[in-house]
Amino acid sequence: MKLGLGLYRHMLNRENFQFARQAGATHIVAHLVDYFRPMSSGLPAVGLAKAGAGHSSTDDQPLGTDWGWGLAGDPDQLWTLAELVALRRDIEAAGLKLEAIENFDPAHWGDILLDGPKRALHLENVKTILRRLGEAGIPIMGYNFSIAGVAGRTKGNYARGQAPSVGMEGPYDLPMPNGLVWNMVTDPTAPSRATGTIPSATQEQLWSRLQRFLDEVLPVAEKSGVRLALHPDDPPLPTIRGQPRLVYQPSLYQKVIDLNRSPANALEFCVGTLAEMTEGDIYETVDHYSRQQRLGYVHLRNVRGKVPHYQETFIDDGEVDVLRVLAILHRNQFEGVIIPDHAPQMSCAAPWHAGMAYALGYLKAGLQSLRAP
Ligand SMILES: [Mn+2]
Repeated sequence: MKLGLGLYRHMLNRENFQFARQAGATHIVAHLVDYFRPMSSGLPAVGLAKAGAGHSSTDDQPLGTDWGWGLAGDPDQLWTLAELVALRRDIEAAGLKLEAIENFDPAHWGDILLDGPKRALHLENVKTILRRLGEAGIPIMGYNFSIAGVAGRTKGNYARGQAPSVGMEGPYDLPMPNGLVWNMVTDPTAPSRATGTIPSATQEQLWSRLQRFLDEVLPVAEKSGVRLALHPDDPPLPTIRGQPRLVYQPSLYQKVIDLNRSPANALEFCVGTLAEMTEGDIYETVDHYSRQQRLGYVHLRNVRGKVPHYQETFIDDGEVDVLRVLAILHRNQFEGVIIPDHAPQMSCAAPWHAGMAYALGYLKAGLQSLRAP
């Protein structure tokens, strides 16, 4: 098992690579989608997604408003091979390896999720991205097959010592406006118009969209030497914004694996999200999926409560015994990368970095104790 750190797009620089190395990480998971891109002016007034403050730090995980996190990327500009190779080289120059890219840009693949008019084009986009990852020597593409995306979470002083962290204070089923996909705005003119809302899909439609997607892209992934790794739905409720969710109970991950038995069909295994689910035992879940050798990489964070009322905690402080999770992964010979996922912000000049350094140190000690005689 190897220790990694996830970095948002604006944090992909030498200083943060060195920070990761200093904190004991050997691998990086990179986000290329910019979740923090502001929308242009002329927006209607919107409320925050739920009660709570906005970003206390520009490095913190995004929360957004009813109009999502912000503006999606350029639909006509896919990540180039040159930029993927440059990123891998920059990371390697700092003594680290680039293990995965996390998340497609909704501007590039949103109509696969919506089954919209540009679906065929968006399918070609995904295939192109997978081929480029393979050429650039990046082994995993993490993704989240979700119409509404990561939405409806709140921020509060939920963690130990009143540290700011993320949670949920009830369901969030406000309908999605047209122009919003995966909690980002793909049509920048939509917010200034009265646009109407996106009709709810059914669970069956959503699973059928995933089936078609996997059947069409997994052969390309396999040929490119890239594994696609699916994150469960965060937060894991049966619906968010009136749209169905795919993996909102632990057993639904098995359905994803059974849809297509390609070795490139893998999981971005988020222990925190799995622990927020109302069914299942987290240790049995970790054992069940790691035993099948289906984990691409692992998100490790801790949590208190279950949807729709839960709070993210420090890694040693929630309801999950993270050291026990590590022991199960080790016993099942998981050789991939674990990253801290989110961490509460700590009171100091560098709230995000301190929170991550704390989580990395805890995980590093956990890994070392597994190797002790
Ligand atoms: Mn996660």
